[in-house]
Order: sequence, then C-alpha cells, then structure tokens
Amino acid sequence: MTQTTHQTPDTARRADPFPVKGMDAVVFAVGNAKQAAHYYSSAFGMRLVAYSGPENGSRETASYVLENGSARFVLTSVIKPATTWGHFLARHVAEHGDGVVDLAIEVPDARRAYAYAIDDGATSVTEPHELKDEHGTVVLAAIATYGETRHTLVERAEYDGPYLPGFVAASPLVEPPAHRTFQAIDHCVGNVELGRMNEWVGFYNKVMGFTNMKEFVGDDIATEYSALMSKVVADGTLKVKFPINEPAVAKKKSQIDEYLEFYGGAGVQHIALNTGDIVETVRTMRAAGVRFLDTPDSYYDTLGEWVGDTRVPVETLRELKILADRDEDGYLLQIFTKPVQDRPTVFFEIIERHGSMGFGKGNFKALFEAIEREQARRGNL
Ligand code: TYF
Ligand code: FE
Repeated sequence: MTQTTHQTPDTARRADPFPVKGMDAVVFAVGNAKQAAHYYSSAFGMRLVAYSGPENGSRETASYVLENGSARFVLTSVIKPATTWGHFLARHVAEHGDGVVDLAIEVPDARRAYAYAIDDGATSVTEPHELKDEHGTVVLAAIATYGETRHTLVERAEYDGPYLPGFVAASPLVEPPAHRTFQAIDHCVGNVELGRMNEWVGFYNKVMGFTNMKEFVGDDIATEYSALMSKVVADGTLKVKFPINEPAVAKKKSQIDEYLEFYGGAGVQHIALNTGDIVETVRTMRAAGVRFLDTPDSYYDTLGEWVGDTRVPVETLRELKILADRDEDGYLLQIFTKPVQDRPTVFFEIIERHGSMGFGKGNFKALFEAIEREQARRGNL
C-alpha cells in the first residue's frame, strides 16, 4: 500500500495539539544542592554545566545544572527564603525530603502549549512569561500535575546560554568517567494515591493529548504479586513517557504505599536513563558507590530460555544483576538503584533498549520481589 501525505507545518500542528521536543529537565528540590551536585557528578557521572547562586545575584536559592547527553538535572536548595518560590522549596524539602518539584518539558511554543492545557482543565502554576539575559530569551509557563509536582513548559528558540537566563556556565566538578553513563531521559514515573491512577492518565490524555502505551499493570498482575497498578502515557513521538502507578489493595503493604507515606503524598518515584552500554554503566556506577537492587540467582537460571539472545551474555547479566525483557519489537536491559536518599522514595533506572519500547513487564515479578525485600529490611512490609 502506498500513501502520500503532504503535511504542512499547520496540519502537523493540528494533528498534534501539544507538540513537545522532549524532556527539558528534571528539577529536584534538595536540602544541600552543593553536595547533591557532587553525588550526581561523582556517582552518576554527570557534568556540571551551569550554576545560579549568591555569587551571580541569586541570593535566595542555589541551583546546579548537571547534564549527561540530553539528560539534564537541576538541583536546587534554599539559602534564605524570601519569595513564594523560596518558601515553597523550603517547605517542599521539609515535607517530602529531597524530591522532584518539576518535570520540565521542552516545547516549540510555550504560550500555545500552556493555553491548550489550561483550556482543557489544567491548573495554572505560572502564566507564560519571558526570561532574558545576554544569551537571549526563554519563554516559561507551568501547570500543576500530581502531588506538588509541576510541568514547566520551556521554549528555548531564542536562547543560546548554558541553561536559563540568570545562570552562568560552570565546569565539571570532577573528571567525568571515561565511559558515558547515560545520555537521555527515557521515562519519568509518578506514584499517585489509591484509586487516582485513571484520573491522572485522563489528565495527560486531555491536557497534553498524550496517548496510552500498551504496557500496563492491571488488576490481574497487581493482586498476584506487584501490589501496584500502572499505566503509561506518552506524547505521539514517544520522546516523553510518563508511567503512573497507584497502590493495589494487596495482602502486603504496597511499595507505592510506602512511597506515599514517606514522601508525604503523590510525587515522582523514578527516573529512567538511557544508556548504550548498561554493562559499563553499571560497572562504573557500582565502583563509584551507587547501590542497585539485588536479583536472585534463580532469575538467571531460566532467563536464557525465555529472553533468547541479547548483546550481553547471561553470565554478565548475572554478575551485575541486570534484568532483561523481550517483546515482539525487541529486547531491553534494565537495572534499578536503591532509593538515593534516606527516605524510601526516589530511585533511578538505567535502561538499554534494543527495539523494545516496553518497560520490563517480564521482570515485574522479580523486580517487585526485590523491592519488597528492601521494604522488609526497612521494617515497612
Ligand atoms: O517504569 C516502569 O514501569 C518500570 C517498572 O515501582 C516499574 O520501570 C514499575 C514500578 C516500580 C518499579 C519499576
Ligand atoms: Fe521504569
């Protein structure tokens, strides 16, 4: 079958009412951004690229911008609250511990994206406004999502500086590792309260025109072992993918309940990071002190039978506790860190995709059992 389509920019825009360029940044509010910047540099292999703090006119907050390929983290802490933003950040850290305040999305037109979202019922956090400095102009607007999390919509068409107007360029804090640990943000997962998953999926369907991906954890899997239900929404190009979890009413206390209790409500649970070589990444991050979830040997005894051949021999996967999954489109390799702060809240995933656009459904049993072993060690199961 041949089909010719002539899409002008205008019809393309009508087809995708909420075009996105990708994730702009994950913004963390933390107690001590100076030390967190060191952790993400030395342990995660990221590079400090920009800074804003008292030395360059920001007396209220200090922010460190770290990058690895297109993945960008912003670590912010309060020096002395003065404005609504400073007080918000201080309270956020007090209530939630270190956590994500903003999943910022880069869009071609922030005013248009904001207007579309608000029209469809999103709650405004910040109306569209411009920030300017000698590097140019950025347009920002923000809408609320689950918990106290927001999505800042970032339009960078007229800007060539290091992050946002007001930031100055900075150089890496430590020598970056020889191996690039990861190069993009794959997906960002939210945990929401019991019974609210479908509401938030509907929110992304409505206000961003995101559609549901086929992978989900339904009632069946939930009652058997996962203790959670999950659905995934994504933009039409799959550059921005947001799984949403809710606790399942199970025999045991759900890992999502543990998160909600210690975070103090809904929020970002994990950020998945793409790598082209998960073996080198896990070796590098383990050597730098990052702790990953354990996987029992029995998982690897049968892995080859169902996952087939992957780039990495099963024995290497076993040595490093890397998980593998396959679907009709290909396979993926993935591993999860333990929570990266004392609260059992935010953690990270490293993922190497070979065709599969799934999330590791075949691993849910092994993974959720590993998470529950950690939960039990904390006395929360
Ligand atoms: O993002 C995902 O859906 C996978 C699976 O607590 C997952 O990484 C889901 C829930 C969870 C840990 C991992
Ligand atoms: Fe994930």
